Parts: sequence; structure tokens; C-alpha cells
Amino acid sequence: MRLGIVGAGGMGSFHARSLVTLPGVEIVAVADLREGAARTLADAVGGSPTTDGLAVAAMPDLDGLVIASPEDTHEALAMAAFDNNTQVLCEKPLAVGAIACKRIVDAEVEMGHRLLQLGLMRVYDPSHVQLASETAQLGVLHHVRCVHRNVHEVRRTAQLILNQSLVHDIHSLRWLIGRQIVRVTTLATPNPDHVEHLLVTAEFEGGGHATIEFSEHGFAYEVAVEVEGELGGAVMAPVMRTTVRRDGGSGVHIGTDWFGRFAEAYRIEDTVWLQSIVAGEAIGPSAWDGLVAERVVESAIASLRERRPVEVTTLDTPALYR
Ligand code: ISE
Repeated sequence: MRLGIVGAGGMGSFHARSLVTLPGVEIVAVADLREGAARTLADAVGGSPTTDGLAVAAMPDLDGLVIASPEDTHEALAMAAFDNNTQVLCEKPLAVGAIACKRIVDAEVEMGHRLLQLGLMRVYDPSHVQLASETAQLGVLHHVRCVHRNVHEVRRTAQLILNQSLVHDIHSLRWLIGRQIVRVTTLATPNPDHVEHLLVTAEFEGGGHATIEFSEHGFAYEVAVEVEGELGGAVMAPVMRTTVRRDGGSGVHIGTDWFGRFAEAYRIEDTVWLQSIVAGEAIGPSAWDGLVAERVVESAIASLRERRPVEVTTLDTPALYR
């Protein structure tokens, strides 16, 4: 399988280094606007380095394209790959804004088959998978509490946090509950331009609600989920780590980034994506999932701006994604 990588930052490098260890994979090109980053990754995984991502996406003899460049480049890259019927593994968010996401969905619907797998990798994380199966036994669900703590040196805007980080929690909620989010309310502190803490409450179609608590000045990288239902509850067990007892105390190393916490999920995601290439049809989280999440993100941003709960209108799921 001849693969191209666009984006040689953290995520692109992680995927490239993981994919190249899998049987039958050859990385033929690595693109990054930073010439040195493209060269360093290409030296490690193979392929020609370039600064022209679009040229890599448009290569006619590519079997798969990994898009791990900034989100405002995703749409053009995905469309260029679609022109050659190339399978795509696209990092989240799908694109910036529901309108751009919808264009990608429309392109797949017009082709009549899925070519894009979206990097919402929590569905492959063993602890999330176990939580999902336990959640299904809890009867009517009343509340889900999502906690997401990130160590980020630069304070981001609420819009960026919702697009780059909360998009995961928004997708997890829909996956765990199996229903749509219909209304959201957002609060940010100290202010929406430099957020340290963001709180989103989400209401589900048919009842039940959730909170997403996001913290940017966290002491470590952590993702936790607690579900409360009619018949009981489930708490996603923290990933097992070594407890260190020293200096009169006891502590557990948690880690500061998602590469460690979700390493296994990313590897499974990469393996599933290669299966999509063999099958000629994308499996796993879809462009539609990306569009649905982005519409929730847009309502959450509107809620912050307008200081009120904002509805998320639902769309009919096209047959391709049912
Ligand atoms: C980051 O970009 C990711 O993709 C992580 O999965 C997410 O948890 C983190 O908040 C994002 O900044």
C-alpha cells in the first residue's frame, strides 16, 4: 500500500511511524510546509519529502492519504484525494465550519461510497469500548459527565478548543448514548479568547443530559467519563499505571499528552484504516460524524456568544452513513 502523509507534526509523525511498521505499507511521500520537518520524518519512515501537501494528495498512484495538517487545509486535501479514489485518514476536526464539512459529505454521497475515515479514535480505545458496552446495560440514561484535561502552553480561544478538543467528547457522547444532542449551553472562564476552563451542557433528543468539563491549565492529560442510568452507573477506569511510593507519599504518573493515553487506540485506528484500503470502502468514524459534531460545536460557540442555550437542529442521515 502506497501511502502519502500530509503534516509532519505530532499526529502525522505518530501515524507514519505506526503505519510503516504494518505489513505491506510503503510511505512514498511526506509533506509539511516546514521543509525540515518533512525531511526528518521522511528520513525515518521513507518517501520523498516535500512542502507541497496538495501535490501529495493529488498523486494518482496513492492507495491512502493521511491528513494531519492544520484543519483549514483538510477540505482541499480530502477533495484532491477523492478525485483519484484514494482512501483518506483525516485527523479531526473534519474541517472548520459545518458548511465545509457538508461539502465533504456531499462529495462522498455523490461518489456513492465512503473514502474518508475521521480520526475520532476514542471508539478504538479499549476503556471507552468497555464503557460503551456497560452503558448499554444501564437502562434509560440520565447523565454523562465527560472530563477532558489538557496541558497546553498557549491559551486557546473557545472556538479552537471546541473544534480541536471537545469535538472528541461531543462525538463520544453521541456514540455512547446513541442519540443526538439537541441543545447546548456553554460557559468559558476567564474569557472566550483565552480559555482556562470550558463547560458545555448538552441535552439529548428524548431526554437525558451531559456535561463536558474541559480544563486547559490541567496538571496532566486526562480523559474521564462517568455515566448515570436508570439501573446504575459506570465510570471509565483510568488507564492502569505504576504507582510510585517515595518520599513519604504515593503517586501515579498520568502523562501529559494524548499520544501516551491513546497510543493503543491510534494503532488500532491505523490498522482499521488499512483494512478500509483493502476493502475499498472506509470504515470507522465518518465524514458524517465529523459534520454532526461540527454542528454541535457551532451551536456551542453561538451559546457562548449569545449567553443562552442554543438548539442543534438535526439532519436526516444520508443512506450512505446509516
Ligand atoms: C488534541 O489535538 C487531540 O487530538 C487530543 O486527542 C485531545 O484530547 C486534545 O484535547 C487535543 O488538543
